[in-house]
Amino acid sequence: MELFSYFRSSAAYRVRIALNIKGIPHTLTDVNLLEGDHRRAPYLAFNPQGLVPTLKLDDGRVINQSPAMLEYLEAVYPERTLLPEDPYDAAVVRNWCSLIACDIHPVNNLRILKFLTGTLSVSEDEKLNWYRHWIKLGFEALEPQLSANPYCFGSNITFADLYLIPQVYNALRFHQDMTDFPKIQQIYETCNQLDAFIKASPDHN
Ligand SMILES: N[C@@H](CCC(=O)N[C@@H](CS)C(=O)NCC(=O)O)C(=O)O
Repeated sequence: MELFSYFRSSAAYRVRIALNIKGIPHTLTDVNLLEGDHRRAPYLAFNPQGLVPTLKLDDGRVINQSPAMLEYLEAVYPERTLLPEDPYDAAVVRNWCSLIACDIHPVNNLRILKFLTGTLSVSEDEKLNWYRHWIKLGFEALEPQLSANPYCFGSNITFADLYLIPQVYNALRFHQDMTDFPKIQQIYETCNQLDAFIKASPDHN
């Protein structure tokens, strides 16, 4: 498998963690977002949205959205499962994934930040304020729901941890105050002791 990835892309980071946890042989191909590789051929041909990541299967077929990639990997490589068996529990985990992937991450994406500072002439300080605002709002809703024992859902790593850790990485990069989020902080520290997470981190890509 080939993952078209960018070291700081949190959507790609989620998938890198899953590939590592499940031990799936893969290569990483860099798509440099700052240089605009994602909005040019040849990348656009198999990701018409011009967003990273893209997962290319061994037979050449592609998947464009990170949640779809994770669901695919879970279905095809179920041995090291990343979802609770109980359907309701699995829905809880997916709730948390959506909270991050649909309600925090998209509004802080590179193209949104560029639109703010470029088209809308928002200052760097106001941009940072925007960035932290949406993370804080999301984390305030998430924090009381998490078990943090020691992972988001309990004793097993689930999709929720794969979504949370990249989001926390971004939060820290933008100097988000984490004082009010001790469980999130603890899950972050616990996951970051594991090889699968360490190898997937932007610091090692
Ligand atoms: N819903 C997509 C989001 C992908 C996404 O937003 N990718 C970001 C990097 S994390 C990107 O390519 N940004 C480029 C840009 O905003 O110009 C997914 O989960 O795969």
